[in-house]
Amino acid sequence: MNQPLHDRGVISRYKAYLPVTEATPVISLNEGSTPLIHSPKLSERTGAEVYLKFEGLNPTGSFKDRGMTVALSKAVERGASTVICASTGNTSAAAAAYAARASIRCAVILPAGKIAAGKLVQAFAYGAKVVAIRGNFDDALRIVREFGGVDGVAIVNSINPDRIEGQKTASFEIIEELGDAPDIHILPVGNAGNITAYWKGYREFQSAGRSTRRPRMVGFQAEGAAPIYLGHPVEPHTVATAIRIGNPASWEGANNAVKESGGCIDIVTDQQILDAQQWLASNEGIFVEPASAASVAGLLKCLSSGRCTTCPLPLRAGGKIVLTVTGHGLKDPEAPVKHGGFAPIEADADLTAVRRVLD
Ligand code: AN7
Repeated sequence: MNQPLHDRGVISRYKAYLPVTEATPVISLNEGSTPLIHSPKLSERTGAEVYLKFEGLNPTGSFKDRGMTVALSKAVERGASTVICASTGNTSAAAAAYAARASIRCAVILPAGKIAAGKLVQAFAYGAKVVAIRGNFDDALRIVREFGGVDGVAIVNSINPDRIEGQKTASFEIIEELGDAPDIHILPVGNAGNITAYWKGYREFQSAGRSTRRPRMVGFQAEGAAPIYLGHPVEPHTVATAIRIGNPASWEGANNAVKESGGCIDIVTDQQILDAQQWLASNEGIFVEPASAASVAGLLKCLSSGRCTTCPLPLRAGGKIVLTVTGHGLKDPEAPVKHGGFAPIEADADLTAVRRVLD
């Protein structure tokens, strides 16, 4: 690592692949460089080498920081005094943090009552102005798009191409760690910016001679919020509030990624999502938010009977699968507590009483 200590984020590490110049002020929180964690139990179940890219270990707890460092740096370079975004929670947390870092204002438009507690607290703590609309994410994004022409205001949703540019750096890191691209890349899909970004990253590193191949891109939507899978917009419902999106902005990007890579878009139920979340935490020690568990739920579904005819599983021995787990479990404690019925066993304050409940 030869970057100076005060700047080890994705812009300083990948500037040759990003739309930045010497004139771009770098707004960074040292995002990226997240661990690619081997999963012994998923590897055993698949017969392949399975790795989890744990994006919950970014500065604000999700993959959004990769895109936001580029979006905020470019917004400041262009003279913006305010950034605005619609969000299911993680984009707003990241936008608010990077805006604070850049000393500019941030406004976030959220679906009222549908934002996980940790994410909402983040937006306030980082100093954003928070507006909760009586509508869903798609309504919020429609309103934000209407801000497009306002002077000094930059939209930092993934309809802003700078976001996609930053997010593609996750593919670069995976190729660097594995020495090449994996066979299959699995990730959750909401607004579809991330699957679009990963695919762009994989293609660019291959063109640059940094990898010899590209993975099949496999995206999982929640059953109640599966517009791409169904082929039409929907009124979204899912416990995985991060991907509660009915009309994704990067729909075409997702379709291209899947078509060009020979992958697919599939669905998982809320029950499968919450089971996978708990399975991953209690079997591999990795606690992710419900939306993130959709990728694990998807892999487990593909391994079970009745998988689709295009499914590339099982892989040849030694094949590699990477799953992105997009956000930290601490963002949204409510869903797993409810699902797992988690409650401590109460006991009197003496050894006998405590031993009795432990036996
Ligand atoms: C944890 O924060 O859309 O398919 O407004 O927070 O690129 O949208 C969040 C999306 C997956 C889906 N996992 O990624 C928002 C927002 C987590 C997320 C997704 C999101 P995209």
